[in-house]
Amino acid sequence: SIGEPKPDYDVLIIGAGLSGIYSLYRMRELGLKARVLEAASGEGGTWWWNRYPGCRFDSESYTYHFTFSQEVLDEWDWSEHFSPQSETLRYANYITDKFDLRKDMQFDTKVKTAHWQDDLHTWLLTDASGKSYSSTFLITAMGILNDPTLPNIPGVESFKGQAFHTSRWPHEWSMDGKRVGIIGTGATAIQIIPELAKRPIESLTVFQRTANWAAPLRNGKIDAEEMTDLRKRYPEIIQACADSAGGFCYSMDTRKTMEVPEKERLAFWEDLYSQRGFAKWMGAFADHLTNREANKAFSDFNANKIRQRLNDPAIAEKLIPQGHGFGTRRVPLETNYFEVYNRPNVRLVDYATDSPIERITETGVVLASGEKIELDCLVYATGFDAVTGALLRGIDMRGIGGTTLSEAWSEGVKTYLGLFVKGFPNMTMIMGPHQAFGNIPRSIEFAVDSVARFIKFCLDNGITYADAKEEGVQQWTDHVLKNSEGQLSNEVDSWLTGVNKNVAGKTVRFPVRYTGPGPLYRKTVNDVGDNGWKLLDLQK
Ligand code: NA7
Repeated sequence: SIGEPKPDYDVLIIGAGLSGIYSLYRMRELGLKARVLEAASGEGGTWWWNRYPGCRFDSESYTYHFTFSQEVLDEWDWSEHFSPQSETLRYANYITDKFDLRKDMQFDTKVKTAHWQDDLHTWLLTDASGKSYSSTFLITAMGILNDPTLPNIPGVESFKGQAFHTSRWPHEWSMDGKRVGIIGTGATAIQIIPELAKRPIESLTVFQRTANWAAPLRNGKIDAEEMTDLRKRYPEIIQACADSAGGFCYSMDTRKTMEVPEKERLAFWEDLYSQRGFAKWMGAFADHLTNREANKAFSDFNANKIRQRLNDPAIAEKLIPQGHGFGTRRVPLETNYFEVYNRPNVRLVDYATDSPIERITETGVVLASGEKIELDCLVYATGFDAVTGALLRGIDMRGIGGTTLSEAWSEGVKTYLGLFVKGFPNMTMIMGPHQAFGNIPRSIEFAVDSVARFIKFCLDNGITYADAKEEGVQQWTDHVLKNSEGQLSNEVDSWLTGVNKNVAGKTVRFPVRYTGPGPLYRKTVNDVGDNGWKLLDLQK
């Protein structure tokens, strides 16, 4: 009968990144028997996998953290304004150790299937070795950028030199004296390229299909005195993040771009350009993401900044995006990125103005122009099957009646609050599609707190089955679509609009996340919780 035999766990959590770590903490706090299943050999998620040179977050360190524990806020010191991967991984290790979470984490465990058991009202998971695990609740915490995609260029498997995707960078490596090629110029490549160029490599060839609007990160060390000051300001910083649309420590300027006199406007942009982090994206005039004229003016300003940094005007023009305006894709932040192209041993091969790659061979690449470029190392900075990849491709997920998630979403992604999928009872998603995400730990903390609240509600009320109702799904999907109306980013291919041309079927744009303001998202979810999760079908 339902609930018999008892499942192995109350909750299974897939993934030991920041989402999984905090989910486990909250589930333990509820007194539940929980287990984290993780494919990697340690916790940290993104920060475990991505070890490429230059890897770091673009959110200020003192906003890219957990706030649930005052002790953690008091104890942990950040060493840089934008700390490198090694430090963030140490932070994940520290949280895990501090709360003794590792004993309920199981590594080197790649979940292959997750099937809802109609007769038992439980989830049944199997891993790559065939071992199975059952639970009442399931939390997917696989992250939004964890499923690497190689370029769909003919011959990609044939290269005989050193080749890897950026998220699979080897722990031990050297490219000294080598001819290195890198495909892709997204946020990842823009971090790696200046680091590689610094090393004694023979040459670096960058293959650019689409130029991106990158802007200065302006990192810096944090000394003890500054850390003390930041810590004093934590309440105010945390509040600023909570008030902002995307969870960062600055908010958009509400003035309309073209209504601000030109001199004042330029001075404002100059000031933004000199600031750290995403200020120049999320602290700019708000209409730059919705108004074409405003966006064009701000893009022109940024284009001139790029021109000023290049010795060769022709190369500058290739690096200035033509097909999309500033901020309509995720803005990569950089440290000396553009200056790299002033070096004699660095070459930019731009698809539009030079030539695309036609194929990859054993020894390098052949361009459509016929030119052969010989390489010793080839780096694929070609991104991820973002957000939905881990759910749709990574795991065979089946809900009621054996329906696959791909079937459930055959007409497009539909969720309730970005947390629930109809037909997949007792399953919640952390950083699932149509959830609000910006500054990731800020977003994770709220999502996990909401899931914990929901599970506590089920426990308190003897509910063993909870599935999203059609009405809730329709309401939320409409709300997500309505909120994204008018955004210029909707007109641009990127992982944030669900497009990855290396993945079959990922060609139709849709808002992957909830793009309304974070405070509204939190209010909506909190109201639903206050009202007893009414748009879920709840059964005892
Ligand atoms: P992104 O931002 O998805 O960038 C991937 C890059 O790879 C981008 O420049 C792509 O060009 C390029 N790409 C992908 N496939 C190909 C093929 N087949 N041929 C040529 N070039 C290709 O991934 P990142 O890893 O840089 O960043 C992901 C996120 O991680 C980032 O936004 C941060 O939030 C952290 P395209 O633009 O598609 O023409």
